Amino acid sequence: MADKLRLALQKSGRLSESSLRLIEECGIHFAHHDAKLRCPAHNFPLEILFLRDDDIPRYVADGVAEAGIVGENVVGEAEVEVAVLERLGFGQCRLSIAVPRSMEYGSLTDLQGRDIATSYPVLLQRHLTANGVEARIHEISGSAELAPSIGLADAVCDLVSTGSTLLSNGLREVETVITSEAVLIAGSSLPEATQSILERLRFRMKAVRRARSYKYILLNVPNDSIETVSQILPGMKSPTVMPLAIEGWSSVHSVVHEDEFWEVIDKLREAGAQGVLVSPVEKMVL
Ligand code: PRT
Ligand code: ZN
Repeated sequence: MADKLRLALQKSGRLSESSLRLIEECGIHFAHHDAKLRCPAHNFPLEILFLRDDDIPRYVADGVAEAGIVGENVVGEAEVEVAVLERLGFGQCRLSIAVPRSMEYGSLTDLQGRDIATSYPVLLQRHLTANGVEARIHEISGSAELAPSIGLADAVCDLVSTGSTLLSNGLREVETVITSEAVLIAGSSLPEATQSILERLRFRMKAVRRARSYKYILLNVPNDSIETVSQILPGMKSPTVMPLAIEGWSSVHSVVHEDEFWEVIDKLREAGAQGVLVSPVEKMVL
């Protein structure tokens, strides 16, 4: 299929809403009905397939869809040939090993010969092997956190985000196997026309992601501070400077990364900036 890109998203679950929001923010619109399995976009050559997250890597590898959005944990566990193209900045979690709080734990070797319950046998086995530890892995389909209390296992290996599930089940997180977030994946050898649609989609996703981490900033500065302020606020090339109606003052516009935002604001105030206005950036196209 060359005239459309089929993109697999999680039908209903933790990644669904953020995945759909990302597509919408890329300016791609579609009529979304909960009951539907596939849904064409109105204004971009894209068709969305709604699937269970565990099926997405396999469907992308088999060419049922050309691309997909899924957690890195699911990609790693699936052991199929797909390329990870973009990290998408949502669905963050980690796959961790946890043990009962009463158990003494110094290092992974304490799990030698023990029983571990998990829904991620591939990733867990790889981690144990890499550390020279042999343990019995019990594959279960969910609720791994219950396994120690019902006597099924000595430890668990499960996804953690806040840690409250482990805590309320008397477990202690002792080891991170992988960290994970939602990623854009694609099949390895796509036809040229499909590849070019995928590149257009990636370009938009990058612009949306970049915009999310920047703020647009406007401020007034006395003219003799413009140089200092320009050094604090490099912007994309250099800040825009425009004269104010009041003699001796200018308005400076630029963008600031959220990681350094407050630090930059403090420096700007020290440099004499006034009337600082900050607003979100909708798209940032380079
Ligand atoms: O029906 P389908 O198969 O599509 O969905 P699913 O039930 O298999 O997956 P879903 O919707 O629960 O998760 C989808 C993806 O979200 C996962 O593959 C991860 O990439 C990501 N993700 C992020 C998480 C979590 N955070 C998370 N906390 N997936 C699951 N959890 C669970 C975890 O398994 C544990 O039960 O939440 C609990 C722990 O949460 P805390 O906050 O108490 O630590
Ligand atoms: Zn699943």
